[in-house]
Amino acid sequence: MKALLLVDLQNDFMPGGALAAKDGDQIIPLVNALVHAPFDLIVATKDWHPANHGSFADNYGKKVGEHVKLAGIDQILWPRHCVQGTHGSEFAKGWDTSAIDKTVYKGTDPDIDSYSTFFDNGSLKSTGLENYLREHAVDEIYVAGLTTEYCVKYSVIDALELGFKPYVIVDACRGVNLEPHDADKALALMSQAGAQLVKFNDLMSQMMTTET
Ligand code: VGL
Ligand code: ZN
Repeated sequence: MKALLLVDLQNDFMPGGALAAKDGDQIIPLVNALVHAPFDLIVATKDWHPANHGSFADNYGKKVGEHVKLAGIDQILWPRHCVQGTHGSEFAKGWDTSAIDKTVYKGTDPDIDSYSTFFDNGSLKSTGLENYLREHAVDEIYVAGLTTEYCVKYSVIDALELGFKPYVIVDACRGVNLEPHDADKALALMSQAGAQLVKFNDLMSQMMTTET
């Protein structure tokens, strides 16, 4: 079974948002096509932080990009983003969300961050995504969304460790690139770790012509 995993397509990661991925809005038309391709399951994720979340620089009076320890783990500090119930946390404008089967929420614990859509950054608490995919006999996970070098990358690495086959739809992802090329490096790392990198056009033509 094939699942489409759409990561953090939320206003705050879009141009003009609090933690924008450059050109993040350019993936919306691709995602709107993907949701009509014959995937068996479509899962969306939301970064869903409480206002007192420990990844927000302003909760410490520190600057974005500084580091703290959170749950004993190195944590880079972000601008306040994707606060539960705010406009920034809503699904991005222009995205057809009607075909989503399930939405998975992450980053809800103020005391630990969660880049992966499977587990928090300490690999302790599960979001429930793994069980949901197993209940639906999913083996292949096609990943698109934001941001390439954080939530996409950590989700893909966990998917590999859990024994799923992840495919990264490279042109339907965008990064934040705190350092130039961070997103490209993340793609290379995912590929080396065993993920397949696919292009939107190739995937679409393949899915629309093969009976599954
Ligand atoms: C993300 C940084 C902080 C992401 C979430 O969705 O990639 N990045 N929170
Ligand atoms: Zn976040």
